[in-house]
Amino acid sequence: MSSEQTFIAIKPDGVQRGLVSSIMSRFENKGYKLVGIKLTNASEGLLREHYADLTAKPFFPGLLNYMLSGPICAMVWEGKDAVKTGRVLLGATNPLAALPGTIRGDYAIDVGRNVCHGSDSVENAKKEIALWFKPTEIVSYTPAVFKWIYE
Ligand code: DAT
Ligand code: MG
Repeated sequence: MSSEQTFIAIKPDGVQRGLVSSIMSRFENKGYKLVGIKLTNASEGLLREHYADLTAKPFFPGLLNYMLSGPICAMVWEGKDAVKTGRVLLGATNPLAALPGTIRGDYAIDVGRNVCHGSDSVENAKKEIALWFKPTEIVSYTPAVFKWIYE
C-alpha cells in the first residue's frame, strides 16, 4: 500500500468556533491515522513560507492577518491517498462552491474564513510537514483497527 502523509490545519476561525473535534472526526472516521498534532500561534515568517506561492495575490495581506489572528491546530494525517482524499474531505477552496458533506461545505461561507487547510500535492505535503513539525513530533504506530480499514 502506498501510504502518504498530508498536512491538515484547522485555521484560527475553526479553532475559535469550536470545530476542532468535528474536523478531526472527519479524518478519524474515514480511517486516516493521526501522526502529528499541535495547537500553535504561527509566526509571520512561517506563514509567509507556508503561503510563499500566494504572496503577490491581492488577498495575501488579509490571508496573513487571518492566519495570525489566533491559534491554529496543525496536524499530520497518514494513509492511502491521504493528500488527494484529504482535499476532498475539506471541499472546494470557496466554501460557497464546496459540496455539502465536505468540511468547508458544511461549516463555512466566506473564502477568507474557510476553516481549514490541506496540502495540495505529495511534494508540498512534505514541505509543509517539515515547516510546521520537527521530525521528532511525528509518531509512528500501527493502529489496532488497521486490518479492518485496509484489505
Ligand atoms: P486552498 O486553501 O484550497 O489550497 P489556495 O492555496 O489557492 O487554496 O489559497 C490559500 C488560501 O488563501 C485559501 O484557503 C483561502 C485564501 N484565498 C484563496 N483564494 C482567495 C480569494 N480569491 N480571496 C480571498 N482569499 C482567498
Ligand atoms: Mg493551497
